[in-house]
Amino acid sequence: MTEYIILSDIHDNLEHLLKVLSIYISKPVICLGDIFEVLVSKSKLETFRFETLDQVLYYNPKMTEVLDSVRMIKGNQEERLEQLVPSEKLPRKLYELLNNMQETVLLEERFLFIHGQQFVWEEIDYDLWCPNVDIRNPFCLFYGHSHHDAFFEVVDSQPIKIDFTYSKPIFLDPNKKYLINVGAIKNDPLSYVILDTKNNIITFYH
Ligand SMILES: [Mn+2]
Repeated sequence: MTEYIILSDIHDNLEHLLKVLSIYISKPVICLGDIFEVLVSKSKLETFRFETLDQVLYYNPKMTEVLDSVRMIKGNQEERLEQLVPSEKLPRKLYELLNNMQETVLLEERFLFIHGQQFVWEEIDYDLWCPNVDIRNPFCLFYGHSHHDAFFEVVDSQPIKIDFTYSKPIFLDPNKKYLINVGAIKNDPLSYVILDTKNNIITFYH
């Protein structure tokens, strides 16, 4: 059985991250990005002048250490970090971490992982946001970014919200298409998803 812990949007909450990782010591983890919380807002980007890393980030080296064996996807926070800090000013471990991050990861040609800032998002119901994306193949798209877990089946290019119960396994029909928002580690209660690729099962956790 291959089970993956899929988590996203840590936003510097190392305590929550450690809490999750301590439950699943030897399982592979995929992190969908926004590990850090960049201190410079979008509106300040143009006038920003780099002097020290502290202007941009409260950097805790323990974060890079903990994520050492984790497969990582780049979020918008990491993109902004790279924009603001000259690469030679990055601590070596942080530089390596950013360099190892990918835009997407694909598992078994069916499970695609991405942060989600690349999409146009639509509010399809009150406070229910969903990326406007036409998935053909692969059939399961995992993402984060909005900090709200959600589960959709895509029928005729339309996302249909499916209610779920935490800790209760959900079977993914291999002939159907799904959008899976894994939620955020930053939030209280934190949320994440476990994916069993062999049996096509996901479980949302809280
Ligand atoms: Mn994000």
